[in-house]
Amino acid sequence: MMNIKTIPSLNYFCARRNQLAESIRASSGSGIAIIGTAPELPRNRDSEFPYRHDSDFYYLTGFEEPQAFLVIQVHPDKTTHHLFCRPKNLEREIWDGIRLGPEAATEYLGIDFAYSVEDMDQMMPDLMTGFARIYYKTSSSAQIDKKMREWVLQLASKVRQGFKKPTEFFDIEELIHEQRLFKDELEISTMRFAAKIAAQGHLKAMQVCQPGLKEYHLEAELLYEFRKNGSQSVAYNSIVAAGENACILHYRAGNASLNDGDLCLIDAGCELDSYASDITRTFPVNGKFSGPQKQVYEIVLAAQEAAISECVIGKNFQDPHNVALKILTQGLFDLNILDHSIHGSLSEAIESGAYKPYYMHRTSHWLGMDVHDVGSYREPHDADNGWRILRPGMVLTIEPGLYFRPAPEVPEQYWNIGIRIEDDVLIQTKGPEILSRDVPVGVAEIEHWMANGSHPS
Ligand SMILES: [Mn+2]
Repeated sequence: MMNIKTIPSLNYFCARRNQLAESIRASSGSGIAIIGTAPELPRNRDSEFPYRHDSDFYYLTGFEEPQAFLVIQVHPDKTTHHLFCRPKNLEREIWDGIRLGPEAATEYLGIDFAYSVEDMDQMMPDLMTGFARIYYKTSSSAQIDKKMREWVLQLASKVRQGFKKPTEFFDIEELIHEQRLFKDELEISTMRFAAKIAAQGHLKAMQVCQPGLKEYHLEAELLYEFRKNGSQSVAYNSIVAAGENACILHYRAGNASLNDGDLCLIDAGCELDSYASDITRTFPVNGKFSGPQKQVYEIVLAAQEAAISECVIGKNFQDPHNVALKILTQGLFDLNILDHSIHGSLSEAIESGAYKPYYMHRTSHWLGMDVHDVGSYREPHDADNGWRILRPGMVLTIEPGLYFRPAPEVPEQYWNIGIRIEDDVLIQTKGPEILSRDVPVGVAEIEHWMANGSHPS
């Protein structure tokens, strides 16, 4: 028996393509979908940024090479999948690496037909013939818009021969993104593993942290653990923020010293097989929280715990945020940063946004192939445009925080304290699953880990 080589978990990718075809069939009866991958980007002379495929394209194909397009012809009664990819080229492959090539692509990717991308301009008008509706990423790139126009123009010249010209152009992103919002089993198992690896990085950084090191020393530990455990990349640039830098939300790991008595905030996640993890921990550089640091930390942690317990089927995307806001705002009163005589009751303070100087971001975002993942935050067919109802297979972050820059209304003992705690949560029938809890989150657990390199028994 011949051994047919296919990508791992091929059936998941086929199922995703078929689901997309069904959505097109359901909304249009028939249509042709064209989805390209991402371009290669130059970094500087003769050198490129590490290549990262387009998430939508990869989601549907499992194919990681550049210069590739997926074309799906959806007829009322059948679906045909086509792939354009780089042709085999011995000389180029010696320099740049092995190419799959169209001959092997059909079996390997489970695609009906595959061709050289060099033949695409010539073949596309024929593939598009007879379809009134074209689905593509209408807002993704000027290059694909230009190609689309050229193909349609070529097709128009055939109209005299009796061919129908496409007349309707739809954005395919919404259909794919709705699908990506609900993770399948392969995605969930990959995300669990990505979170496990990211947690290893955080554990290591906490463990080696001591006064006198620099932010980049901890970043190096993160990168080492990510890569050593098989992750291909960071999911986003790691934030390692010492002391007051924690109050800069998108601070990068830099040269600042980790000082005795300060906190360190690390927001870092790895990418594994195209899936992101996204974890934030804040811990004392010297291993022991001070009184004021602990006070603020316990408020943020209580907000996070309450928000996580809202991550259940039937609640909506805004519910965890609302619960977190209540606890954080109450905390601001308890710390004497907000004042009832000025800001009124708790609900008035929330209503007026009195918390905003200290909590200026949202509590959650979707997580998946993209760290801020795709998918509508509103119910798609709700006339009132209500927040998205949480359903099984969705993954979101829960990341409340409090940030105190020096200011007259903030007691001095809290100045330059910036704390955020972030975990990745899977919505499922049996309740929220916290994917990223291999890294300690409680005050005592963190102090124990930093002192002993072990979890409290
Ligand atoms: Mn995040």
